[in-house]
Amino acid sequence: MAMDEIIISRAIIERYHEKLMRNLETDVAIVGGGPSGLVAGYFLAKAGKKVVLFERKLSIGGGMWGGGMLFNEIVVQAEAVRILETFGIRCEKYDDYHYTADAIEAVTTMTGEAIRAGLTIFNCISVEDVMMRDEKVEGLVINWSPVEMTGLHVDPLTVRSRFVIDTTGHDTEVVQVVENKMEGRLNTPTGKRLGEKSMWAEKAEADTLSNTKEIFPGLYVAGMAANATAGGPRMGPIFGGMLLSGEKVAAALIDRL
Ligand code: 48H
Repeated sequence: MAMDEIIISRAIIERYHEKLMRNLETDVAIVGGGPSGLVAGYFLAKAGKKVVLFERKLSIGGGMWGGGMLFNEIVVQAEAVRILETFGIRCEKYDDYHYTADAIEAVTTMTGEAIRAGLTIFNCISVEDVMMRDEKVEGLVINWSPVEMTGLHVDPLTVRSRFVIDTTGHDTEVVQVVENKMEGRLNTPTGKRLGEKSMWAEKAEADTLSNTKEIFPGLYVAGMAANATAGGPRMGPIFGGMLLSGEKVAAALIDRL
């Protein structure tokens, strides 16, 4: 059989169309493909849940590619090493508490293992709003990132999910949308986003875990977004908190689904 450009086009269009149709209704929709989103997606998929992840950029991995200041090594504390091991990511002991891993191996392995576990990832799609029913988040409003970037006036599409996880990092984009539209109703002491505080790695890593929770009915927050919502500090290029937070949010949702 001869190679045919039209068959190549048809194959791509059909397969993508099937994939999108399969994911119009899911158990969990994750926004943001950084380390916390990937870990959450991996554990949810492993537990047999139907889970989809939307990432604005062409590449998955968020802030993990660049390690610290583009030195592409990450540091992970002892208690989170087991998560690297779960994925088969190699790490090296630096001292009794700090371990290092190659940032590129971490991103690529995590992404590959999450997809093989059953997570579906759509890249180049931005989440611009949520779907709300009776004051509960029940889905996402999505559009092509290039549409967002060029500012074209193009209406979005909507996907339904029983739960949404905001793993958009420092910007807490989904939480911001809900805060703007449901004023004063977030699950924080003031009902509003408290913002991220300055560097304090040890406190930040602990806070990341305690701040990983349901922040509005149907909406969970994990990773850096958890601290940026709840007023926790930043932690710099130590990634154990992100991994543990992804695991925690997945466990909470597995319990509820
Ligand atoms: C689709 C979106 C949208 C949107 C954003 O920043 P991330 O890597 O997030 P985490 O929380 O998993 O990891 C944080 C870590 O990388 C980090 O920044 C640390 C540890 N910083 C410490 C410090 O002190 O600075 O990934 C978030 C992802 C990115 O890929 C975005 O492109 C994506 O979310 N994203 N995707 N729709 N509206 N907003």
